[in-house]
Amino acid sequence: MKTALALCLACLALLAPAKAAERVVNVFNWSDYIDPKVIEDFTRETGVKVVYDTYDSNEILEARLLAGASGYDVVVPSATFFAREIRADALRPLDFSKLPHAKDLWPDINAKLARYDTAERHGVDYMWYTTGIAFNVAKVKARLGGKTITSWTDVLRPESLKKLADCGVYMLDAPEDMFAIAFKYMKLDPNTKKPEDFRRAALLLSGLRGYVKKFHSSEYINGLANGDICVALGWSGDAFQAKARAREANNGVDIDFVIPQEGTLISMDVLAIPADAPHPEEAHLFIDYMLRPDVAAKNTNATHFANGVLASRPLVEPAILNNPSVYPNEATMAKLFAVTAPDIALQRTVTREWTRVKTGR
Ligand code: N2P
Repeated sequence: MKTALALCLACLALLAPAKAAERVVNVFNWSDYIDPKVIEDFTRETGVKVVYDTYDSNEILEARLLAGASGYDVVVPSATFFAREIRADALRPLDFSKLPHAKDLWPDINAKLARYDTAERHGVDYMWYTTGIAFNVAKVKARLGGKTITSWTDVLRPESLKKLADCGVYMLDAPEDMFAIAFKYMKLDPNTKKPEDFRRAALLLSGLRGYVKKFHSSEYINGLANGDICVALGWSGDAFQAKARAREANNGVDIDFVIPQEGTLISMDVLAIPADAPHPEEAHLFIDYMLRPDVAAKNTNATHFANGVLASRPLVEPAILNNPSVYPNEATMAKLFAVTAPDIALQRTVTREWTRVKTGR
């Protein structure tokens, strides 16, 4: 009898329908660039598990994409790198029939992104932002005779930066941003593709190295928030995350962010799918979810970065929506410039010159 029952249970197990394989999407995104609740909500609503990994440099992402078989389904390159990655066949064209929420994208931002894409579109804007100067208001005022930072001169002229060095200065480990800013300060074309311009800018930036605590593209958020550093050349949303973290900690630290009067770089980060993504179906599902206006607004409210979904604006916190450093008004917009991607040959010069800036060799 016992044996018969055991046998019977075994038969039942065999007869039961095979459990559907778990659906997964592997996402590789910038650090501090999503509301963590959005990831949970996506899984709850779709049943698709998210394996989420982060980076803080386009170069890291690009190296993995170009090596092939990265295993990622969704990646978020900046527009310039995106353009080069399309040319290298590292990204797959999107299937817009699977992206119904693409209708809510911002036409102006779409048009800006189109310059980096082909007719067969490979990406949609996730966030867009500027590179500027985040700083600790009290510490900077104490060192600049009651003034704050307003110009690139305050951080790119050695005698000026020297005054701020003792309270901790960070600069992005992002050659694209740092060279574009140096070109602007040097009154060169910020989009120059001349190798000699990169060498000149590298000389300028190398001359500042002694006053820079670290070249790093994510540590500055907490560094500013807890008062360990006082200045960071960084990205708009990250600066306001630092401000919000300090406020939450109620530690007396006040952070501000300025788009210097000379103007600065505007950039976009793009949701895209690697050519060899193992789960393209789930990747489309995830991208479409990120384009849902309420989800895009949640991500903006958590990260302080402006998103690419026009229909999300009514759901964005007014303090963020009305902050011209996050959603620039027309006057600020007029001072912003974008750059295009260097070709492979120039990229080698950029990488070499940037290593020289950081290490002196
Ligand atoms: C997120 C930084 C995203 C802007 N911390 C740079 N791509």
